[in-house]
Amino acid sequence: MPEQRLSVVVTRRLPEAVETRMSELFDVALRPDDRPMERDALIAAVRNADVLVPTITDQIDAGLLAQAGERLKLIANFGAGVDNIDVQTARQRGILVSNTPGVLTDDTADMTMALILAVRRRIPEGLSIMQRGDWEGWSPTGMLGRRVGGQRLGVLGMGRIGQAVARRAAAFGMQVHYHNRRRLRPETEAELQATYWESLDQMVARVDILSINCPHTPSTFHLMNARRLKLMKPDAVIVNTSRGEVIDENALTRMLRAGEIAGAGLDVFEHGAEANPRLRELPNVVLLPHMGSATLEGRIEMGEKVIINIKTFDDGHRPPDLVVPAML
Ligand code: 8YV
Repeated sequence: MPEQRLSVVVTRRLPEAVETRMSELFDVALRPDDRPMERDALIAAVRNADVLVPTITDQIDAGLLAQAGERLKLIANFGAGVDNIDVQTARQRGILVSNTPGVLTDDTADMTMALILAVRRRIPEGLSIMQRGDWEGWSPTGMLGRRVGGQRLGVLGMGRIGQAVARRAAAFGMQVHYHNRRRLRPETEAELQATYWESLDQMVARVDILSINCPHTPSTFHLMNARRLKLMKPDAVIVNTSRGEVIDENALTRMLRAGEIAGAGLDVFEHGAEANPRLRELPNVVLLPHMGSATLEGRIEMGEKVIINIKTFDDGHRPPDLVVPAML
């Protein structure tokens, strides 16, 4: 008799290769279209499935988890950040949570550098002039940006992605500074040539570019609040490829409009897809639709991680990328 296969519900379309492999291994319910799952469908999924594969567009909160059936044993998040999941409540209900760390580090760090360059060198402004057909020819003082080499970069959150940003920034000749819950080991600090600031306030006041690379947790929510944003130098810029909730977006918008911060590169927003519309009006602000980790290679590797986590669990072992509340 064939063995009972795990029933797995995937909430969004995943790359074809990932969906094919999942279908070979599990009794998987794939999405016919790529719209975020409605709450009712999510409830049905947690009631009936053994494993749920959500993404950042699904809120797996205590209310939803309260509806989970006896069978639900694993939430294998397609994503590194798990702020869409109430990990604590899941744990209390005996449901494991896994994520996909590591495979989106380089892509996200690349996008951070792209945003730094885009803002400091005014790339979207130049593109817009060309697209409008408004270029009147070269001029010695035309489209002057700021040189990134020699600038002080402050990395807020020196985990995998923060460190990958630091390596890239050093190659561009930037001076790397960082703030993190824990100081790095001396050999890592030396390798990254990074200067540690125990006080975030002090670091923020001294850098030319601030890059947000920490996860969104209760203790990082609005870490860059109005008071801290005001500490930044008026000619400094901020880039965020992490989570919008780390910055008070309304305060940032006000300060950008008032010229109290020189620019911003934002890939993520406090209210998901609802970026403050005033940000769109500002020439010194580069907005992207959360595409920091959006490479085909990255998405396939994320899918492979999800599969490994489910398969390992199915084989009776601890999923390699288990998220435990103490990590958050
Ligand atoms: C992913 C991300 O695209 O993995 C993360 O934490 O922020 C993104 O880069 C998204 O979360 C996929 O669910």
